[in-house]
Formats: sequence, C-alpha cells, structure tokens
Amino acid sequence: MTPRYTPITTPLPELYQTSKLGMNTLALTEDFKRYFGIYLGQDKGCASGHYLYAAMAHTLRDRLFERMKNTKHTYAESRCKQAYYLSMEFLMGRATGNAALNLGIEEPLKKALVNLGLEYEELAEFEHDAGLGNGGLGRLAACFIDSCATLQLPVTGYGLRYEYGMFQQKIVNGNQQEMPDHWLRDGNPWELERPEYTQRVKFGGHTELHRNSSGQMEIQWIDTNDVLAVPYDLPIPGYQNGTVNRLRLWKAAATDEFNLEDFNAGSYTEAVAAKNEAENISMVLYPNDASENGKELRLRQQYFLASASLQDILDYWVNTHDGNFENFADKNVFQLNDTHPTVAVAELMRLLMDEHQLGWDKAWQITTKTMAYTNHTLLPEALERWPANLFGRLLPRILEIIYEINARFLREVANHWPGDRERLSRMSIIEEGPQQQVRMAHLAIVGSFSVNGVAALHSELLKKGLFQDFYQLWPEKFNNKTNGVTQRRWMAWCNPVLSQLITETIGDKWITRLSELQNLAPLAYDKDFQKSWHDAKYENKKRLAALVEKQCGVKFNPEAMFDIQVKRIHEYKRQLLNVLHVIHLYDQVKRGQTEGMAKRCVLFGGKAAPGYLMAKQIIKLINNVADVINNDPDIGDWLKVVFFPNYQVSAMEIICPAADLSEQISTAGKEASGTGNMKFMMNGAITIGTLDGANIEIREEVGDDNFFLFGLSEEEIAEKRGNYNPQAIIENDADLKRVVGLLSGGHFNQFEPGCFDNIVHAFTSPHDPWMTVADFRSYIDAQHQAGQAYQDKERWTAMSIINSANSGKFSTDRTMEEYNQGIWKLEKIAPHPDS
Ligand code: B1H
Repeated sequence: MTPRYTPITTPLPELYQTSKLGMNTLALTEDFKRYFGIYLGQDKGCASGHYLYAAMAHTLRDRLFERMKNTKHTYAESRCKQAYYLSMEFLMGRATGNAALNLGIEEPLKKALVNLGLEYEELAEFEHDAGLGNGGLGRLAACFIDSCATLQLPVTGYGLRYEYGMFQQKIVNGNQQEMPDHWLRDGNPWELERPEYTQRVKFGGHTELHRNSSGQMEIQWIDTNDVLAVPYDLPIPGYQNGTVNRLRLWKAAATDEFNLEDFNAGSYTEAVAAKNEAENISMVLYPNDASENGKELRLRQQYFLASASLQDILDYWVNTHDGNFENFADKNVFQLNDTHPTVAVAELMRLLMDEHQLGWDKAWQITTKTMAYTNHTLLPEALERWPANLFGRLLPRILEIIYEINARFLREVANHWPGDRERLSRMSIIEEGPQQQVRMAHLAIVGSFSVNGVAALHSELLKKGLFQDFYQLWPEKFNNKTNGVTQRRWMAWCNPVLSQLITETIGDKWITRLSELQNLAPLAYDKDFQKSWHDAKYENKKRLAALVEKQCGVKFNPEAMFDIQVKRIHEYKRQLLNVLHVIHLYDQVKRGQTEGMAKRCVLFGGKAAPGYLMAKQIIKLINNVADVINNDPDIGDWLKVVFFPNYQVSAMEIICPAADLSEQISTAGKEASGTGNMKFMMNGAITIGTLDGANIEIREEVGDDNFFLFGLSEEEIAEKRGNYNPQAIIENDADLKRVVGLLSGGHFNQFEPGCFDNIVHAFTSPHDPWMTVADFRSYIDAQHQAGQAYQDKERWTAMSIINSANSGKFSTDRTMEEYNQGIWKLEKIAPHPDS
C-alpha cells in the first residue's frame, strides 16, 4: 500500500521545539517538504512510497554530510595519525534507522512525519539493503566502522561500489534461484560522488628500464590499459557525538582517451565494448563466501581497490606534507580485511618507488610499518592463490615486486634456518609446481607488522597450524582480536522493546559501554523483571511470526520455542546436523513420544554460493522436510519448520530479537569466530553450540549452565579423523538409524527419487570432513536439555537475561579499542562543529 502524504496546515506547537542535539522538528518538516515537493517533484498524488522514503533520506543526509565535512577538517587540521580499513566487502544493510539513531533524531523525525500524515517505519521499508558483502566478514567491516566513529577514532573505510550486491535469493520448488540485486536502481541518497578525487589504475602493458632526467635508471610500467576509479563517500555516523567518518567506495569508469582511440579508428562498437570492460570491474560482488573465487575479474577488482585507495591516501599525504615521506609510517596504518586487498603490499611498494622515487629499503620500511593483516579463515579452500602468469599478464610490475619481496624474504628464512630447503618451499610467497602460484596469505604476513585471528581459538590454531613457520620466525607479529558486533544496530535499533526495558532499568550507558549490561544480572530471578523481559521477547516473536507468515505462509506460535539457524549455507556450518535433529523430532511426534517435548518453530535462512552444489541440495532438503512436517496433521503445532528466503541484514534485524535458541553448531575448528552468535546472545537467546570460534568465549562469559554445549572439541575431531566410522555409529544409535532410514528411504522426496542420495552419501562416508554423525548423539541430548529448560519458564527467562547481561565483551567497541591499543595506536579526536 502506498503511504499518503497529507501535510497539516497548522503545525503543532511542539514542532518548534529543538532537541538537545540540536534537531528541530520544524526544520525537519520543512526540509522534507522541500525535498519531496521540489527536489523530487512530487505532490499529494504521489504514487510511489519510494519518493517519500527518498525525501526522508535526503533530510537526514544533509545533517550527516555537514558533520562528515567537519570531521574531515578536524582530522586534517590536527594532523593526527589515521587508519584505513581496506575491505572488498562492507555489508551495510539499511542506513536510515542507523542514521536517525546516531543523529539522535528519531523522536523529532517521527513527529515531523506524523505532521505530514506519514509513519516513519512504513517509509523505512522502502530502502534497499546495501548488500555489498557475503556474510560475517563484510558485516564485521560495517560494525567496525560504526564503532570507530562512536569511539571518535580517525578511521576511513575503503571498498568497492558494486553495482550489483549479494544476489537476491528466491525459493522455487524448494530450490534456490539467484536474482540480480540491482540495489542502486532507484538511486542512493546515502552517497556523495567525488569525481574530483578520481584516480587512474593501470592494467596490462609491460615494464621497461629507462634513464630519467637526472641520469638514474628507473622502471616504467607502460602501454597499460587504464581504468578510472571514481570515489563515492558514505557517511558513517558515531553515536550522538558529532563525528561522521567516511566510507569511500570506488566505481570503475572508462578513460576518455581509451574510447577515443578506437572511435577514431572507426570502431565505435569496440570503443563501447572497451568501456564495458572497464566498468565491469565494479559491476558485481563475487558471492563465494569462504571459498576461493579464482577468476581474473576478481584479481582486477582486488588491485583496483588497493591501487585507487593507496593513490588517494598518498595524494593526500603529498599535498599536506610537501611530498616528504619521512614520518608517513607514524601517521598512517592500513588494516587488510583478509587477503582480499593484500596486493596493496606490493602496490604501496610500487607507488613509493616508481611514483615517489623512494629506494627499496625505505619503501619496504614504510610498507612493513603500515600494513596489518587480519585472517578470517582456516579453510584451505578459502586461501587465495593466484597463478603467477595471470599476475604477470595483468599486473607485470606488481609481479616483479612480489618476486623481489620473495627473494629477500627467502634469504632471511635461509639465514634463520640454514639448509632447511623444505621450510623455504613451505614459506615461499611463490608456490612452485606445474604452474607457479602467488600465495596471498604469505605476502600479507611478510608485508605486515601485525597478523591477527578473529577469536581466541582461531588465533591459536593459526599459530599451531597454518602459519606455524611464520610464527616461529616472527612470534611478535601474531595476536588475537576477538570479533564483536555493534549494539547500536543489533540492539538499540533493531530491538526497541527490549532496549526500552533495559534503559528504564539500568539507564542508557550500555549503548556506548556494553559492559553496563552486567547490571541486569542481579535481576535475573526478579519476578517483575522476568515478566517484562519475557513480554518483550514475546512481542518480538509476534513480529517475526507475522513476517514468517507473510514470507513463508507458515504460522509460528509465539508460545513455542523459536529455534533459529541463519547464516551462509556451508557444510562446515552443519545445517545438515540441524535437519537431522528436526527429522528426529518429527519421528518422535509421529511415534507418539512427545512426553517432555517442547513445542518448536525452527527457522533456517541463508544463501548458498551459486556454484556450491551440496549447499544448494541442503536448501532443497530443508524445504522438503519443512513441507512434509508442516502439512502432516499428526504433527499439529509440535513442530513447524521454515526456510526463510533471501536472508539479509534487514531480515536479521527482525529475526535476532525473536530467537530463543541460537544454533552455532559448526565442526569444531572450522568457524573462525562467528558473529551471528553474538547478535543472538545480546538479544537474550541461548546458544546451543560446539567449542568453536567465539562460542568458546561466549560460554566463558555466561557460564556452563547458560549454554548448551555439545560435540567433539577441535583436538578430538583431529584425533578421530583417522578412524572415523559413521556406519557403525548409525548402527548403534536407534534414533539416528531411523532418521537415516527416513532420509534414504525417500520419505522427504517421494516424487523426486534419488534427490538426496548425494547428501546421505556424504554424511555417512568415513571421509566426511565435517563429522556430522560423530556429533549427532550429543547434539540430540543437548537439544533435549534445551527443550526441557524452555518449559521451565522461570529458568529459561533467567538464562536469557544472563546471556544478555554477559554479552558486554562482544561489542565491536571493545574490539576496536583493542585494535587501536594493539595495532593502530590512534588518538581519539572530537570534531569541532565550525571546522
Ligand atoms: C569469513 C570469509 C570469506 N572468513 C572469502 N572468510 C570470501 C572468505 O568472497 N570471498 O572470496 C568471502 C568471505 N568470511 C568469516 O569471517 C568467518 O567464516 C566467520 O567465522 C567470521 O566470524 C567472519 C568475520 O571474522
């Protein structure tokens, strides 16, 4: 339904009030009217809610851009050290709610809209998610820059302005179908194009040795096909503190002369095609979470990001420091979000040497004092390697530099371990073989002064396993920075009911100091507080139930336990184990064994990489199982199951406040950290999980009694791998045997014979890397305990309060403080309003 714009003629007296942060309802109303009526050319007959949303967004945007300008000037004037977060992904989601919250404008804005006959929540629904990321890694980047702005740290994000973000997922006959996500179709009011800061990025060509005007030899990279990088700035507001940092995203554009050349030669179509080739670089986000992309275009994207961002930063430096690089390393630091932007190590060397005439040693000193690398995965399939010949063709000068970095590095290794040839080949940046490969993680470690993992266990495993040799060489580089999430979006904004209760109870300091939630702990068993807490959760469950009914046509009963697993679909995350439990519950109800059982609504959500067949089959399985269960009259409301389509940031904002049970069930040692686990915990869900990633730290914070632990530890998994016999386990477990029987007997695919053979074969194989069957029994037992606990309302509510009360550690405010103290060493700086 289209909202109706009906401004009242006599403004209410409260319109003239100004909030303590200087927000004036009348001014907001006037701005809205001007944007709607003049800028967007609309009136009362407006047939699309989009324009109303756009008018609201522009009204907010003005207030952000002004502060962004002030913040930038403050940083420039103070000549403070600055950090740059380089990432191929920033999964921002929607901006409106966050902007309103952080500007402290929610109340006056809502009032202004009421006076125009409009409702804020209704308009906000017209915003497209900015889905410029796959999952955890991209969303982490978004939470990081939010916290940096709130902490008033001078940090700028650099990324790509993909024309198409993460694909939209549709479910057709139980199968995932991908649809393009043209999120910019209706324009994007949250960005400001800055063509005056356009950069040129080189590709192709070759290198030559030349004598320059002062008689020295220098290398030139020539005959290149250049692409323009046009920056778009997105404002990143801190929480009610006047700071608005910047996220700069690059769009690729063709150079003019490139077109002209072909055009003059009479080949108009070739000229246009060339333009397309250039612009393709920022066209689409690669949707392969945690697995290698391996495509030439992806390497182009990576270099495009690294080169444009570094040139931008160096230009700024040169302009403000007369081209003197003496203290560059004291004033700049780059954080590499995984290996994806790691070509920046070689690109910084190139720029310093070839463009700014520094010698190798000086350039290397600067590079290794300014680059810091974060690793996000131990999965071998996600470790980036590029064929050296591809590198050589696309980026010849960069390959030369990488070879030279490697030659010098290998000399250091040889000095440290004389005669150890195996170690040399293990550690080399270049992997030898039929086809030489560039190992990006090695380049990142060699070029950085800091290497960190994203949760305690993960960082330990990096030192013990994957990066063992490097740890022996440079133990001082290695450190841990446990992930977090921003409580502004993931509580204050998305869970207003609970936030209000918390603020009424302990004040609002938790919004910027999450450890304050600890003050809720003494109330865990307080009857009145329990009731309010339970009521808040109930409200949120009703909100999700309405959405589920709309999206999936299935009715969720808010009295039942909401048991939720939302994340990318991947075998290591073991959605399959969850499905086996669901089938087990179904089997029990069918057999009348419901005594002591809790009623459950199970929700799955997540996208499968388009080329990941097994993940797609798991989606199909979930849908088929859901279909059978939801339509079986014997099951009634004991069990409901849905696959929620197109899981994205804005969906999680409704889902996480409504969860009772949070499924974090990866094979131990495989999930680097997880961050969904933290969002659920904050909002009072209880985790059922393995000893993996940040689950371990969550359990430490809440205590064993408030966490449903199951499964083998990472060490036990490693030990068991050699003699794993799932068939024997199935034979000896009557419940599991029945579940496998239903699956392999075609109970869930009666009209699609053979449809799930692949899945059954995979998890019953002794080579199953995810060891699903090994954890089945302890998972079922833990689920049973969770079901029992849920039926004791008082106990469950106490557990819920205790989880939220102990979630303080998992704020990205804490994470960013640690990055700053351990790695960046920036001074906090507040903008002066008249900068
Ligand atoms: C994570 C990725 C990732 N780890 C490659 N690695 C990608 C790898 O497009 N690609 O090529 C995209 C993403 N993502 C996740 O990072 C981990 O699996 C989570 O455990 C972790 O919480 C998150 C943030 O650190």
